Amino acid sequence: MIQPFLEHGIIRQAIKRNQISVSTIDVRSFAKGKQKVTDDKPYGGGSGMVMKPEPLAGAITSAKIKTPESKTILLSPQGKPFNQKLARKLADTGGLIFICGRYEGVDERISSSLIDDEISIGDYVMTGGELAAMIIIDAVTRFIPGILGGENSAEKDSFENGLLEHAHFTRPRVFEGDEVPEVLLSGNHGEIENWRLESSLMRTLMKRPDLLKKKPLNLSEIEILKKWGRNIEEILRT
Ligand code: 4GX
Repeated sequence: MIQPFLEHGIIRQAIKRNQISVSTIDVRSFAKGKQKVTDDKPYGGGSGMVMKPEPLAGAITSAKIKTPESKTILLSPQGKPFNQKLARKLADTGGLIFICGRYEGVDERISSSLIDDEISIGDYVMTGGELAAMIIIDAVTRFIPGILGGENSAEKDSFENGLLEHAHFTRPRVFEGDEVPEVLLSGNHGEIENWRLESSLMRTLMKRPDLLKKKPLNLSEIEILKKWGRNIEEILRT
């Protein structure tokens, strides 16, 4: 599952330039016996299987020996919610070891002894932790210095200022009768910045009002919102 993810786009480039490195460990190679069994029935009964502790402990210990500075993260729906802030924090560690469980989960004694942190990418249940690990690798890589160009830096993204990104346009100037906003062609950088802030605020208000409620607003943001308020009142009066 992981290999194809490493062969495209910015992740591939980052690996080629030795800015990140990713390797995988097959837990089955740490399982004993001819069958290489990694799961077993849950104590106490019930449906589903649990990942046995010994092969996982072997795999995690071997990963920790290879990258002693790493933090070990268990992917699970019970983990702390992953977001942009956590991505930035994880980019500033000495490496990450992701435990990708299958079945109903891993033996509790693994979580309590060998795991530094438990992370969830969202409130839904997947068939394994691999996709979650890839999502985290992807978002964290964008914060590694030198990965994104200065203009495109992760600091300029959505969420960095608590707002969604402004609308974007490229050529042609007219597409199916729909024109690019005049101000973006004006070359007036002050006005373009104002328009972008207004676009960001509008999109956040319409699509993610929860973000706007959390955000401390500065003076120009408050001015824009007041202007909309006045416009709406005028429309309602007339
Ligand atoms: N965000 N899954 C893990 C097995 C499991 C269950 C409990 C440890 C404890 C998920 C998520 C996720 C499915 C990965 C269950 N392992 N991972 N797996 N949501 O749904 O990260």
